[in-house]
Amino acid sequence: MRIEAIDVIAVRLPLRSPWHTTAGTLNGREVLLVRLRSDIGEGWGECAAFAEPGYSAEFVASARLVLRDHLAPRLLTPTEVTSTTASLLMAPVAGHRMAKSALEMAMIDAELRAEGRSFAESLGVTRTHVDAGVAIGFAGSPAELCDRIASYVDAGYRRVKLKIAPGRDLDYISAARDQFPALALQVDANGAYTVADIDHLAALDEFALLLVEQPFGDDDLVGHALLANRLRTPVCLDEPIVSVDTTASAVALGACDVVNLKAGRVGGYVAARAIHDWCVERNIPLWCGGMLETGLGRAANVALAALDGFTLPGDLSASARFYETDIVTDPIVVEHGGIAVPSGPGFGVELDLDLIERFRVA
Ligand code: NPG
Repeated sequence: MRIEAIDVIAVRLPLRSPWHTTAGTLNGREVLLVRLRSDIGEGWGECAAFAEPGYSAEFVASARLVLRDHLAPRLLTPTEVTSTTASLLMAPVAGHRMAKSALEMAMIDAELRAEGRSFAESLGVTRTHVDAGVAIGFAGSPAELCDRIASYVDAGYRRVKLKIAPGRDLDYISAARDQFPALALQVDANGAYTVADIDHLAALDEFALLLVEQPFGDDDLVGHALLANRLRTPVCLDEPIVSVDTTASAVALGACDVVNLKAGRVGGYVAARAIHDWCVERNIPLWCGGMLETGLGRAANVALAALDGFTLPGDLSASARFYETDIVTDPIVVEHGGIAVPSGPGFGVELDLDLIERFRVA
C-alpha cells in the first residue's frame, strides 16, 4: 500500500466503575486510535498505552508524539509499505512498542479489508469462539469481591483474574476459592511483591490457581525463577515479555511457566504471532492479556486468542465489562461464556465516527 494520511485520535471513554490497580484508580480510559488512509483503503488501529505511564513507560502523549514525529514519517513514503515490512521501517526508533503496534494494526486492517479477508482467516484460526475471562480490580473486602465474582460467573465468564498486593491477597483469594471451589481462578500482582515475599507467596499453592502473574518487578527474572522453583502454582510473566528473545530468556531462566501475550506490549500482532509460534513449539501455555481495549482492540485480541497456542482463557471480556458506550457499532458481547471470533473483513468491527467525535479529546 501507499499510505496517504495517518490520523492519531485520542478519545476518553468513561468507565462504568472505577478501576483500582497498584498504579492507581481510573475513572475513564483515554485511548489513542490510529486512522490510516491509503491507496488500498482505510484501516484502524488502537494503542494500548494509558494516559499515565503507570503500567508501562509508554503513555498516550508519548505515543502521539512518537507516532507523529518518528513513526508515521517513516511509513509516509512514496514507495509501497506492508504490515510485514512496517516493523523493519520502524525498527530505527527504539522502544515505543505500543505506538508501533497501533500503526501496524491499522495497516493490517486496511490490507485485510482490501482483500475482503478477516484477521482470523489471515491467522488461519479454526475456532469460532474463545472463552471469556474477566479481570477484577481491588475490592474493598473479601465479601465485596465474592459478590463481584458471582455477578461475572452469572454472566457466564469462564475464568476470573484477581488483582493482589501485600495485605490484599490471601484472605481475598481464600474467600473466593471457598465460595467458588471449581472456578478457573488466577491472580495478578503487577509487580507488587519482592523476593522477600517468597515465603508468604508459597501459600498460593493452597488455592489451586491457574497461575500467579507478575508477582515481582519487570526486570527481576531471577526472583521469578526462585519463586517458580518454590511454587507448584505456575508463574506467568507480563511486562518482561516483549519479543521472542525476551520470552526465550525468561523461559531458559525458569522464570516463566506461562506467557501473558499482549500484542501492544510486544510491538504488534505480527510479533505476537511469532511469540505464539515460539511458545507452541515448546509447549509453553499462552493466554491473551487485556489493556481495557475498546471494541476494536478486543476484536483483534479475540481473533489472536483463537490461535491454537492460546490454551488458557484470556482477559477477553465484553465491551460492557468496562464501558457503557463502546466506539464500535457492534460492541463485543459474551454469550454462553464465550466471545465469537469476528468474521468480517479486517478486524471485523466498524468504528462509530460520531461516537469517536463525541469522546475525542485530541
Ligand atoms: O480485562 O482488559 C482487561 C484488563 C485486564 O487486568 C487487566 N490488565 O496488568 O494486565 C494487567 C492489567 C492492566 C490494568 C494493565 C491496567 C495496565 C493497566
